[in-house]
Amino acid sequence: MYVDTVTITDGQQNNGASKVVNTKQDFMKVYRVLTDELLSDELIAGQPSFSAEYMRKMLDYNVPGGKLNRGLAVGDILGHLQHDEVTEQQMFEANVLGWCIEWLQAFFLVADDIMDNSITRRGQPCWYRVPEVGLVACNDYIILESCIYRILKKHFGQKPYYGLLLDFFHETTHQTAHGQLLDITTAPIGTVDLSKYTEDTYMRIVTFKTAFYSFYLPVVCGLLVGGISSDTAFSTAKEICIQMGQYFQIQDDYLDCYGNPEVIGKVGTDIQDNKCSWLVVQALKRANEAQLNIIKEHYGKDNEASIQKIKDVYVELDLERVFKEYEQASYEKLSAEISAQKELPAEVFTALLKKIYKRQK
Ligand code: GPP
Ligand code: MG
Ligand code: MG
Ligand code: MG
Repeated sequence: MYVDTVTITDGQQNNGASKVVNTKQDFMKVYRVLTDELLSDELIAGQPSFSAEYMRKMLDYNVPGGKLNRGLAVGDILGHLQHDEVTEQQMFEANVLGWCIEWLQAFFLVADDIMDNSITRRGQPCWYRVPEVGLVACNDYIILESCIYRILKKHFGQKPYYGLLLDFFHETTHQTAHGQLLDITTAPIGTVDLSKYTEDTYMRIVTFKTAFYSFYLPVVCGLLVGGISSDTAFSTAKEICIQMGQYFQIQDDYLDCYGNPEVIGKVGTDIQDNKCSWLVVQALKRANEAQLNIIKEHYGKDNEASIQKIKDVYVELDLERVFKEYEQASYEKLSAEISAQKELPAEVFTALLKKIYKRQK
């Protein structure tokens, strides 16, 4: 187990492992510690104060306002790995890594909302739509990404697994960006080429753009803080996390059309964005000729009438039922695979699965 002597920033120290309950409030305290550290960076502290003020506002707007599932997962996973016997220091480290994942997510979302021409995110206007921000958001997502590496260097620079951590964050960014590239190039605005929307391409998009950073990375971070770095633990985790991430993005695609914007905090744009969404892939597999023609004519068009025509085809094909059947089958398959593996405690995965099963947001 890697336990060493980095001082806990809020002054608490407990070298003996004990039952540590990790609450959202504790997690938020770590956010404040990290933002204060980032803003007291020599370079930033030397800038005129309006620049630091902008940065604090940008961070507060984009980093902490989500469900925090990915970030909180790291501490939870550590707890499950060690049967809740965790030192305060370990939990702090898990939470710092949790925040690095939330920073990574903030970076992706600010960029994704520009690319998807989205309107709202987490119940507020997308960052690039804030009038005084606009395309400055492009510099902001670069800053968001750079924060990750400053945090990692400060808190993990002396750890034996620092190199591994850096590599995982870089590799995950590479995978996510290529998932995003496939997502974007499958959906060129103004051209509808339905032959591109295959199950195989769909699965590649969701695996790379979502599953690695949303599920595999939090588990890897939990394993590393818990002192586990065996290839077998990583490969078991990858196998299950990738499937869970695919299921999660299929839910996201379903909610884009059927979710309540008040609850999910964002307005769906997949139909007018011409996206290779799970719904259109399923529709294409089931559509008759008339329905295919409607999809060809109206998919990817940014007007209410066309969007409604696509939604009508989805209703005719009863895609809500198709999704619910998929959701159940996927849950059962994942549960069986989680119980079958003996490499890691089942709770590492069941806790993640429980949080997303039948989610409405
Ligand atoms: C989710 O796609 C995927 C991402 C947010 C990753 C973006 C990756 C980049 C490298 C920028 P989505 O567009 O369906 O998400 P949402 O529905 O939340 O907009
Ligand atoms: Mg999007
Ligand atoms: Mg997108
Ligand atoms: Mg989406």
